[in-house]
Amino acid sequence: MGKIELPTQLPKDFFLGAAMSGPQTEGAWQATGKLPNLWDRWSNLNITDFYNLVGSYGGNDFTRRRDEDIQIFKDLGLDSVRTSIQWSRLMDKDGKLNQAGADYYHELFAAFAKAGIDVFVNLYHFDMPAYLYDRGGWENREVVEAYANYARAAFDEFGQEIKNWFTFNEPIVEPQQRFTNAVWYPFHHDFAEARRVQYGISLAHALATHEFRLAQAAGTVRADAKIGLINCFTPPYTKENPSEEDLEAVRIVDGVDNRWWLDLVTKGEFPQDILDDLDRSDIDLGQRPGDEQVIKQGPVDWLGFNYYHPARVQAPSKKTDQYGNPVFAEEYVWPDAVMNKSRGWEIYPKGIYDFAMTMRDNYPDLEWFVSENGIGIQGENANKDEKGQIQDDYRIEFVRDHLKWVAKAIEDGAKCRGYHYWAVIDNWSWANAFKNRYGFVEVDLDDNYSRHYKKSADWLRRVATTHTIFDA
Ligand code: BGP
Repeated sequence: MGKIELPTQLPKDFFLGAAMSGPQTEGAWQATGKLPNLWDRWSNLNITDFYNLVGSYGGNDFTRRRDEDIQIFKDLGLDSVRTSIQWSRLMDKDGKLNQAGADYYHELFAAFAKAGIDVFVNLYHFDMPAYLYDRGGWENREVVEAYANYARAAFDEFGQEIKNWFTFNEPIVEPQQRFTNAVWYPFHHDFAEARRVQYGISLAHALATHEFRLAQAAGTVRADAKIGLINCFTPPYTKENPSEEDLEAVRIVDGVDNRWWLDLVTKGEFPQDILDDLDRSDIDLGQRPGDEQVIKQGPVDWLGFNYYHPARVQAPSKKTDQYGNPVFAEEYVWPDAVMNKSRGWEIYPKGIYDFAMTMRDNYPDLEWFVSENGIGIQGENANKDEKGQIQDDYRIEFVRDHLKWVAKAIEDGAKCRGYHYWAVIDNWSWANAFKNRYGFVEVDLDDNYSRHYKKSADWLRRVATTHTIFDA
């Protein structure tokens, strides 16, 4: 393919900001009455599972450095930041508001507001409170109800402060990481359980969206507020000359990972072909009479799209795995793939455009934004110059190329309204802890989490303040 000339200008009203999450930044894991979530539990159970033995406890020290970090966002010209409320901080075990937790977030939102930065609030970022997992987690309707109750409490408490709300970040990831691939606590290899969790999360999303609508009608939530869902809508690709079976693998992966959520948030239903596939594989989602009415409450006002890498799949070589789970697809290793070796993820900027075109063609009314995109690199200290500044030209290149495809998508009619980079300041990456660094701003763990601009920070400031995508 010849090289396409991509645009270098983003619209004036396009927003540019940062994405982060409560569990990866806040730390203060026992302050303000916060209860343990599954990350705290896993850290307590087996700290050796975490890179360099760094568990969930400290985040990236954001709680202590809140004002300094907000100044950094401001200095870099960012207009908005998405973070999450931790369920385990806002609510107590009986489902009542924890006032000290509520005050924590009131102060946080006020500090952002004072700096003129719009805060987007997500309600769940893989951080199930441990006591609720013990009650059955997402497979238990009581926990689904508890989430709706938590969402209502958040809308009541912060409804006048926050304009942009999201029910979940990447709801497909817990089913995958915790219950299929067994890489996160509680390490299950159970495809059917993963689908029940997916179903439970979907119900929780729909109930919370309903609560939002009620709160807005009652005036508790601002009239100009919006509710959305954020997912990593990984566009699936296959071989150049695919067989029918390869295309079938694409259909199913796309169906479970992407269309499931897209249909939920646009039509209030699930893709029938996937429900049929699951039925044929004897997977019981635990559906109950009346659920359809709940799911109908799923449609949102807009969507967040997290994009790191594409999915490449092909027909599976076997029908079941060693645990007896059905296998619908296998990974396809594209020989031309450019890899981020630190993370093992393919770098494919055009994927952002392809997703944008799918949205334009199949869900033309829905507005969306790039809610996460970024590159995590191991061993960045090796790239320090004589003054000690990390020279991360690869980060500039990565973001530049993705932004240009975003600009092209907008030119071609995509309703993409903004871009949030993950993570402007290095933060804690789950079991990888601080192994791969995403930031434009370094967090120095050997110097009490102090913050230092990397080379790319200056580039980001120029882009954020001019909306021009500079080459370097
Ligand atoms: C997304 C998550 C983030 C973040 C990011 C980078 O899936 O929403 O929480 O962590 O991926 O991935 P990782 O931290 O695993 O390198």
